Amino acid sequence: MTHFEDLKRKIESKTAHVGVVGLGYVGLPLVVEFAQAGFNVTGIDIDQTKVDAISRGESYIQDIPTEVLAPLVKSGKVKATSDFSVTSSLDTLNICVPTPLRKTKDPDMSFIVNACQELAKHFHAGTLVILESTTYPGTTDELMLPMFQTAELRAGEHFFMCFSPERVDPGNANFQTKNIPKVVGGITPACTEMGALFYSQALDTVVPVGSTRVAEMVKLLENTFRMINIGLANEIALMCDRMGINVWEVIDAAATKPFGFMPFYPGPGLGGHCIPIDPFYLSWKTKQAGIEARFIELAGHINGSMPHFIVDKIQNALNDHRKPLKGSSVHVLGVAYKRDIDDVRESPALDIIHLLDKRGAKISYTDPYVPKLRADGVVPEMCSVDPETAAASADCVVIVTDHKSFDYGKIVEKARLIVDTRNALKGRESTKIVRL
Ligand code: SAJ
Repeated sequence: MTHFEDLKRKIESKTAHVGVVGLGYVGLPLVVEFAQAGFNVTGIDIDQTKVDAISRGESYIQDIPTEVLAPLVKSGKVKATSDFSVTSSLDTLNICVPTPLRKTKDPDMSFIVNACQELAKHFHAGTLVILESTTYPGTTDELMLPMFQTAELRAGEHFFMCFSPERVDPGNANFQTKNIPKVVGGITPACTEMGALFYSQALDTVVPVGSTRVAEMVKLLENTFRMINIGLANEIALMCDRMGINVWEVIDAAATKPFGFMPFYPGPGLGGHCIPIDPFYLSWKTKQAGIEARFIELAGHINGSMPHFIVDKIQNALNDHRKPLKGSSVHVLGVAYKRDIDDVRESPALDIIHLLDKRGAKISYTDPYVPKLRADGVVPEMCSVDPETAAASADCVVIVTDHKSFDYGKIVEKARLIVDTRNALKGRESTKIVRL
């Protein structure tokens, strides 16, 4: 029996022992899906607190309730460890580790390299290894393959290697790991076939593509598309601001077009760990290939300029009330990078607070999802305060993140002046409201 036939049999009979490296918002849901499909799954992470929590049956990921995870751990279907040597007895390995940017906007591949170095120590024939971390086209075949392939261990014959972009959208109630179509591309056709077979055991829809590079590029197109269109929405907002046009009304009316248009909205800037990051993995790689990613650079510039534009808007609004920004109290509503979540990574609110601080404003904030902001060289240490009390005493309130839980009616009533960067006050008319 060939390695291909042997692994295929194990996967089809669900006796393959599944391994997932990196137990974050991508890895842990994947562990649960394959365990619920009937596989024995071992999660591996370098963070012992994550490993211990899972071993206790406790989930730390908002989309995976503890009551779902606990029975799987109790039944032995799910195990967790920080010891990579267990991979010598695993048949499949999904790598779901972070791919951030360095300060220089270059890709930080250290998490992938470190994980692969550990896995390579215990790697054996008959294994399916799949990279899921968002990365530049060429990572799997140029960087990862040479770490596993030898004269005796060849991809497509002795083991199988694929790339499959993660598409997890934390907090999205309609689309979770199981029902999000899964793109997968292999180093060889046999690799693609094995990867597609694997995912089809636990996920609703699998989309095989011709290579790992196609699969890597799919994800970058998806998120670059989003980043550039947000950049366009922001540039349209700058135009409308200059021409005295309500950009929100323009977008809402354009969105009535039943085809050929997709609404994106302006805002205070671009936050999160995907959209501001992923496109720069692509532009970094294309630069090496001798082609400029001009749309990405331009959109990055426009999105990056929005915090400055918002702080100028605050300064001008105070000026119209005969108040200098310096010494005025400005209250920031919402610091997470988007509504109804607690993640502040790359949040434009941090840039806005930094710029207000530099211009001498007295700053406070409210975010029910972010009780405390740690001093990080960009923002001072701050704690979230009561929104209505703060709104009543501040010279200006600025809505940066439009959490649904805010009582906007009360805030409009109490505030002297409000700058709304998210159209959270749509339909409310007052001379104290200044809109993006
Ligand atoms: N933003 C705007 N205007 C918009 C949309 C977003 O300014 O019209 C801002 C948000 O406020 C935020 C940033 O862009 O600061 C990113 O927002 P996002 O809605 O793209 O949310 P993310 O970063 O959580 O993106 C994820 C991505 N999912 C994956 O990569 C698997 C993205 O592909 C999804 O499209 C997105 O979620 C989603 O639709 O929720």
